[in-house]
Amino acid sequence: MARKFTPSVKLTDNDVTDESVYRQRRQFLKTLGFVGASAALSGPAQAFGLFGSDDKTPVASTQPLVFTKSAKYQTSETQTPYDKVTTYNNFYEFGTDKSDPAENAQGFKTDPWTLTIDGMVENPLTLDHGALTKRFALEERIYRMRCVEAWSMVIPWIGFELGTLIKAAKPLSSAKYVAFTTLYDPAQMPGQKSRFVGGGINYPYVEGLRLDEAMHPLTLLSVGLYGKTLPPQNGAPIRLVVPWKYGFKGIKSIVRVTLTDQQPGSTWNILAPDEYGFYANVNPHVDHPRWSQKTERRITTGGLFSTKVIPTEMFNGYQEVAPLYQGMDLKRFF
Ligand SMILES: Nc1nc2c(c(=O)[nH]1)N[C@H]1C(S)=C(S)[C@@H](COP(=O)(O)O)O[C@H]1N2
Ligand SMILES: [Mo]
Repeated sequence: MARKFTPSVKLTDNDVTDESVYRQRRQFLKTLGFVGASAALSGPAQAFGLFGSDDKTPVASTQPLVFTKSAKYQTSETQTPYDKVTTYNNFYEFGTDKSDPAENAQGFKTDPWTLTIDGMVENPLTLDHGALTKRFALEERIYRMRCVEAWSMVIPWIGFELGTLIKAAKPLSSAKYVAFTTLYDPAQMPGQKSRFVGGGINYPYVEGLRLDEAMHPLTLLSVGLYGKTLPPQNGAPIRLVVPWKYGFKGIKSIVRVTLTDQQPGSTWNILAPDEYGFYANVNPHVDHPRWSQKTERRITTGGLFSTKVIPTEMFNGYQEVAPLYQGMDLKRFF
């Protein structure tokens, strides 16, 4: 079915497809009468959500951000186009299909917002919506993101180091871990209202890091991508990015960061402890019980149906984090 859909073959992506190009493309498809025809499509076309949403859905506006680019975090790898980064998502609060978040999160209200940093700190902090993008200097970092489901993307995030925020809160010497919590608001998040829509997860979504992982300079709090504020489906207004770990550690739409001396809960680890560990370091030598982690499908340019199978690298290629795990059995602490 999808293969007969020739217009998608002509509409190939360039290295970076920006939002306006994406909108023009949707308009073009609409003119041809394809938008809204999702019921007739299956497979990747539907997964990428390009044909799934209807045009009554209000599209959340994204704002340009002021940021610097440091040479260290640029890349020669092809970046995953904007339309794929923002239509192929995991955000179960808005549904479990990859195309659900882009369709169901557009009305998500992220302003006003408060992010609280509390627990074992000398100086608890509360950041409001404006402070998220203004209190700390923003920079662009292009990171690989490897989902535990064995697909990956290359994404130009905008954000600041989590360590900067933690230092501002002055952690007590007794603090050993950092716990994160996503907003709980069933009125806005259909997956929190219905266990069926939300994939059987007990919300709010929670995540955690060891304090030394949280303080590592690679660990980012992201407020944007491709130069603009995060679309709701990517975790607006602020989400975690830990590039050497599986994507589920990258908790979205965070309201609370709590310093603690206990290992925090991690939603997927709680749900299926044999399949998803607390550490969740990308590791080609430790397979998921139901699939191999040796390779990944890179979601890249070249049209909706093209993915490139590439070998998965230890720590997703971020070898500089290896010292954090010296002497640990990473098969046991997966
Ligand atoms: N609150 C919340 N955060 C979440 C998830 C989620 O369902 N809820 N999914 C995780 C998973 S499995 C992945 S792979 C990434 C996906 O991020 P992206 O949609 O921006 O690519 O978000 C993570 N953060
Ligand atoms: Mo994931």
